[in-house]
Amino acid sequence: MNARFNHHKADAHWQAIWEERGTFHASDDSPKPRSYVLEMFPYPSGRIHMGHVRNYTMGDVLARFRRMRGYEVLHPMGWDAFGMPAENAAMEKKVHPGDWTRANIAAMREQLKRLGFALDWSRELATCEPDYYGQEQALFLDLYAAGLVYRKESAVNWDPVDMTVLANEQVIDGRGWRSGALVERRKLSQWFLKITDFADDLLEGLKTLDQWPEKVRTMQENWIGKSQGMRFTFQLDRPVGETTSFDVFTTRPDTIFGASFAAIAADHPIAAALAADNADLAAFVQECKRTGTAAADIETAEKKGYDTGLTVAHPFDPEWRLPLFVANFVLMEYGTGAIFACPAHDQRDLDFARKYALPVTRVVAPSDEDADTPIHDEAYTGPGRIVNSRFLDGMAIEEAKAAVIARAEAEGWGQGTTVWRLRDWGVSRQRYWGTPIPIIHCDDCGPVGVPKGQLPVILPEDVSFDIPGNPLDRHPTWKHVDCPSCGKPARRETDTLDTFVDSSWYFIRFASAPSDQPFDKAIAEQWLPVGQYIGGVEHAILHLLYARFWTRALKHIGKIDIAEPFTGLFTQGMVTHETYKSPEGIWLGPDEVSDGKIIATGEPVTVGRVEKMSKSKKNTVDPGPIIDQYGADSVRWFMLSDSPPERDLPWSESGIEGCWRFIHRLWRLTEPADPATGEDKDLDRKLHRAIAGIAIDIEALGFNRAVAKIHELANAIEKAPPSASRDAACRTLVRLVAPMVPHLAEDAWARLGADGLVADAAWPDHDPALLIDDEVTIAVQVNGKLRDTLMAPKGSSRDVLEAMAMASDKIARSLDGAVPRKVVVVPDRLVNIVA
Ligand code: ANZ
Ligand code: ZN
Repeated sequence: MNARFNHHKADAHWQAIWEERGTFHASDDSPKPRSYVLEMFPYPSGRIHMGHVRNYTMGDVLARFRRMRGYEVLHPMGWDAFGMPAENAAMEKKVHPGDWTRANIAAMREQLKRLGFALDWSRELATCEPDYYGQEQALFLDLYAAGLVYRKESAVNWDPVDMTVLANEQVIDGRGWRSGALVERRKLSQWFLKITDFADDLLEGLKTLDQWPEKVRTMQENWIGKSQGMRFTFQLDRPVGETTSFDVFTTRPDTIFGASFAAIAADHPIAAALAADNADLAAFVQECKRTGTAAADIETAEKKGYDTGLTVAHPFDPEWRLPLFVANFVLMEYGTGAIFACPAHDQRDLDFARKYALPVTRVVAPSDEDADTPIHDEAYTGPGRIVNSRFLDGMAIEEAKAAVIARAEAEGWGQGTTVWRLRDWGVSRQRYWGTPIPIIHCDDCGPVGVPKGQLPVILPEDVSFDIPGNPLDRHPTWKHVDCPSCGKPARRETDTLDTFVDSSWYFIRFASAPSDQPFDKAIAEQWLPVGQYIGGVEHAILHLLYARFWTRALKHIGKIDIAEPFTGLFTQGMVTHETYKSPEGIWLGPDEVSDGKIIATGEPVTVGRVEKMSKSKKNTVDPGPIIDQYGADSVRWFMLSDSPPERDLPWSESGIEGCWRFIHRLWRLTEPADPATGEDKDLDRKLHRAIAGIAIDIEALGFNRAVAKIHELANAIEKAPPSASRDAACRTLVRLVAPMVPHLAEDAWARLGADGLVADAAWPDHDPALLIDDEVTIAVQVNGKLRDTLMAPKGSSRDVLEAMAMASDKIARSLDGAVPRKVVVVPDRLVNIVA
């Protein structure tokens, strides 16, 4: 028996050979059909985690498989390298964000290489390098020139102590995460991308994405949120200054008879006018301005209002007066900044109505019996028919919406509109570690694009993070430049781009990365769209929507002729682990626990739920030491086994050990032996079924099924007596496992004396004849009643089947001497004798 499979040697050896030979280099001029396999690129946080390992292993198996099937495969890797964590590290550890990021990239690149991924490293990119973000600036300027970029005042979270803008996730319970100060809302001029121009197209495009998970398409559809709405005018009972009426916007005109009150935003002009001579109201308005801007904050914040004492007339009944409130949950930025509230069918309105003892009238009922069922703490937002609503009673919701809009339009007090939930994409971030927005502000010329010849606008290195705020803004020289248009002293934009911009086109840059332009259209189009994209469902909305938008925007300006960037999308499940707590309630890591006890102290631990691996619960397992101990192939095999890829995968020590043992079984099975002779038809069939079945499974990303088939085949080979068929099966097995356990496969391939690398070998052909079952079951009926079943060779002729049926004792008995009048034969299925 040969030595055991030595993963330490094999992993390093084959990784070096693949790299030396450029095995996974994707050639732009290959005559082969192309396949672009992409996993979402990682954020360089410092170390690879198990989620990465699972994600990249799946993509890798597909990429290697497609290569074996004759495709020129593009399978690249890069780094989503800008973002807040680098700045936080700079503040906490006094390292430059660039140094921190680049060191992390170097460490993670080494870890990925140790897993033996079939990546074209020559195309590696990092979004934090000028050769990438400079091209992004060029694209931004192109979109600016095309009118798809504009500037608008918009509210931000302002930390009055740190004097800085905070991202939504930096606002915790209404306070700045570092200063603890109450966060205020402030208006700032910011840059926006006109994603709403493409709202309809982004929605329509979803219909073509039949290789995307249904749930992701639904999430995108809801995010875009196209619906029928209505604007209408409320008449005030007395004027406020010159104002006698104001407009409201609703998506539920069908609930108009459930109206309980009207409400305006704190920064609505009417509120401002009233506050001018009302100190209480002015104080309330100030208080509202302090709430964060995140939708979630507004959703969860306590609903508060101020009764203006004014009333408005119900549009269908001038006698019916609704009180007018200033309310903290109404936003000035949305719709008209004013609403009519229907507490029975809107939770915010209901919370508010309960607090201020306002009427709650149900106007939608799920069934006739529910027409007068009272509403308690929960608004009813489901389907049903209209009740308590005069001329609308009995209508379905959509019908009632149309009826109200029709009346409003006929009477001239309102009109129907198509409304979108989708907002334009605000891309300005008041941060250092991002792509500088390539704009110069001139007092005379306004905002002017940086001339392309002066790109990239490079981030200055000499910045300090000693004090909060944006270092670009306080850098002594960086922002002072002359206006490119008139030459007068001017200022650079000091905001940087949202990092979602960086990830909106990296897949194009992977396909083509010339130094003098963002990409070459013809070359990029040869690779794109991405055939299979794999990543976490947490990116199901924003990243995918922005990438779809960016690609469309580039198409719109003629840069690329592709609308949908990702033909196939797969969202993988998470890697999970048990959680542990000490008797004191402190989270413990798996490496601190053994046999239900704390290793250091022997105290018992409480075993908690199996959850997504996360630092906060300490239930992570670092892939690094696991790769050392078990080798890349065992880790890869574990990632593919057992759980379907879309489900969660619980990590377990016994699981990885089992994988390691199976790898060694494969090693023994593929050991060269003296050739045997003789056929083993049964094993031949099993082998060819495995070849065909595994191919189908990998194409469908059903990796756990492919793994199960390999186990079955290995069992069958082990049980089979020596034969030429068995020898062939052992040799073929090497190619079947090559996409999953490539290091072992290369070693076994070389040991068999085969030519070249198994990575370059073709996927084995299967013989279709061997996929067919040899024998089939034939039902034999007499006068339509089942009387016997027979086994017949598959494809037997009608005559043969009829003769077999007539020869059956059971049939002879049931015919009892009667002469058959007619015999109906359905080949491979049935013989019916009519007597
Ligand atoms: C009456 C009504 C009755 C509403 C009902 C909802 C349910 P989406 O679907 O998210 O677009 N609204 C309108 N403008 C608002 C603003 N500036 N700030 C806060 N809320 C605003 O939300 C549309 C609904 O949100 C609108 O429809 C309006 O309340 C509210 F049973 O009008 B609705
Ligand atoms: Zn100028």
